[in-house]
Amino acid sequence: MFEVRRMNNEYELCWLEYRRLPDWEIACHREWFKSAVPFAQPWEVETALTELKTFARDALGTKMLVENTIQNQRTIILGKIDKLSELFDVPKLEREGSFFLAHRKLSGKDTLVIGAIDTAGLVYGTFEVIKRARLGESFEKMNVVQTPAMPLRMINHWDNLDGSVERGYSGRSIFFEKDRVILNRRTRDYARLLASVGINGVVINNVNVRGKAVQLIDDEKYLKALSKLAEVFGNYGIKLYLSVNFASPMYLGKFETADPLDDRIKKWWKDQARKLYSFIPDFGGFLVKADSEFNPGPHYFGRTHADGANMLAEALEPFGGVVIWRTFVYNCLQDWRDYNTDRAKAAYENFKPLDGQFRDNVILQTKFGPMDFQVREPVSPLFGALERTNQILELQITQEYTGQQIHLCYLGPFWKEILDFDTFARGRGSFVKRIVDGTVFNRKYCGMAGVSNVGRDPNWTGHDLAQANLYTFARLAWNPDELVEKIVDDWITLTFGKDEEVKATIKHMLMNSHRAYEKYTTPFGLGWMVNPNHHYGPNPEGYEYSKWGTYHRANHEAIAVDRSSKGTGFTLQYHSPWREIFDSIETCPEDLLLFFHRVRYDHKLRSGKTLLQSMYDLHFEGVEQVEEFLKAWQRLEGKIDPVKYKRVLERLTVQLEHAKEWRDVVNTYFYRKTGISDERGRKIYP
Ligand code: GCV
Repeated sequence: MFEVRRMNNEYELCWLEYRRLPDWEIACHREWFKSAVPFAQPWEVETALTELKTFARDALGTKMLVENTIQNQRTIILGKIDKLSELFDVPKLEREGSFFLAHRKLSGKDTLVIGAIDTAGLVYGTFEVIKRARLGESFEKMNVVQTPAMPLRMINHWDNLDGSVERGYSGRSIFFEKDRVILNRRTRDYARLLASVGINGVVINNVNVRGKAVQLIDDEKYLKALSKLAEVFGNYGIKLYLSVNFASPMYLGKFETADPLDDRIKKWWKDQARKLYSFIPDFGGFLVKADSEFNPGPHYFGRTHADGANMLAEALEPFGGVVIWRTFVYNCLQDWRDYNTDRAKAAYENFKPLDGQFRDNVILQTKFGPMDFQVREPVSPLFGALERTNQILELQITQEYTGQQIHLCYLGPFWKEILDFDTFARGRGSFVKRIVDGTVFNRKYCGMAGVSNVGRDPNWTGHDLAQANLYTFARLAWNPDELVEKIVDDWITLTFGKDEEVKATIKHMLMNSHRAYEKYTTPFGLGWMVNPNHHYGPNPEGYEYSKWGTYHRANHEAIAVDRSSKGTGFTLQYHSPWREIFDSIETCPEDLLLFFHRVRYDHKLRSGKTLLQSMYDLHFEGVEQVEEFLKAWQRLEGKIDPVKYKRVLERLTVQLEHAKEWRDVVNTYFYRKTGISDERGRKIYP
């Protein structure tokens, strides 16, 4: 039976839960963790040493001593490379957070060296050592150099000050409750979790900045609390950022305008920035949702997004802060009878003309797809369109449209496809990952932002297996070239241990879950058949006659919007060859067919089946996969922590019920539109 040793009663520690290692592994590692010798100022190694000691205590049952000289036969050395270079050759490290791990013989003793240029690198290097020890790697031949691919590796929280979380499915906010900032042991553990996978920025409040949240940048009570929070995160190399309301000068400064070209408004933001930095010296900057879904922005004052972003950037620039400006801008008051406006085109239309007009410390943050985090969308054509602008890729870790952490939907493989998408902006090889790591257009600030799936639930993410999404997001931001399979292997071992059957089963479930979810919900890039507002569960016409611009316009013959050059012209926003590939119904990738084309139900797919029959088949297949996941999970009973086992079992059981609901509602919808039966005579409701 699986032995459970819980760290505390309140919450678990996801992939950082250090269970006691088996004896033979303890024998391999214990000697290493008996002593550490720092080659840096005490405050530079404090966090790293604390982490090493925690691991030594919890996993190896040993007390690690910090010493001035190397005495033991095996020792861990931590140091800044300038100091270490006095002892031996060190690799060249440049970017923030880089580190190396190396086995070196010093005065006849074995040492494992963790070297970095900054404190963050020492923390990352330390977590890497701990991870490798837990995965069973030997230190004898250790020779690792790691540099984060992306300078900004951010988590965005959509947490409100009252403690609720917009699109949160894991309990209440870990940062706020009743208009107060929370600072407790969990705050530090969250910083540890994020730092262990290389995250270096966290935006703690919702981009929809309403009510009391407007005061976060001004009220001293908040600023004091935030400065403490920033310190806790700062110890782990993570900067604090805040979402701000563009009309703050009107709310807080009592101005009648927030016009970014008005000198009084510029001065107000500059004063505000000075005040903020006096409390939080290493404050990261602002995240702004402007002119979007009823949030104020520069358009309201007859100015451009560049005017707005630049004004804020000028205020933050003297302190080294950045402005992250979202490109999620579209008309959310559309008329469903209007066939000319295409929401998919909006971000490009709004921001492409402004390319080159933003200050150096402005970064545009773009959702991966042109609509809104559907289970499948093409990559936004804005990637590859901004040659003279910093850009961040925004992904949604929280599962708003992908099953809300009730359904298992592991997003790693899909995110990898997005990162690997070749935009052809500068010819072949202009991958999204190379745009957001800054190499294609030689940009300084860029990276990835993930909308958090974390809340106050004991397991942080509601569904235990949804932790894998948080973990994977961060690992891909650190290294988008890493194989998802490897990331998954690591996560499973760190979270569930080394039993081969457990590992294989969970891996199979994770790796196939996004595709399964897609099959029983809205395949072919269709999207949006969800219940309005909360976005859970099927509703084929839920958004059909609404103002949100997300229509499929199904009739008895065909479904979906023609976004080709003969339709809305969305395909023209892509570089060749995608523009041509997406434009033709013959060459368009079939999993995106209904994103780009209006297609007849009797259209023959490459398989020879009609669109309609494929739609039926996929819905039945998706549910069968969930049935299989459930059975596979049940075989793990007794092999994993029973608490986790039961929690996941409950979610899978509900998922199966809801997957059937999706299947039956969507299949019935298509049957009723067409009057054409399933060729295989399976149950559809007439
Ligand atoms: C934070 C979608 C979500 C909103 C979210 C918005 C955004 O529309 O449904 O809850 O608001 O995206 O990304 O700003």
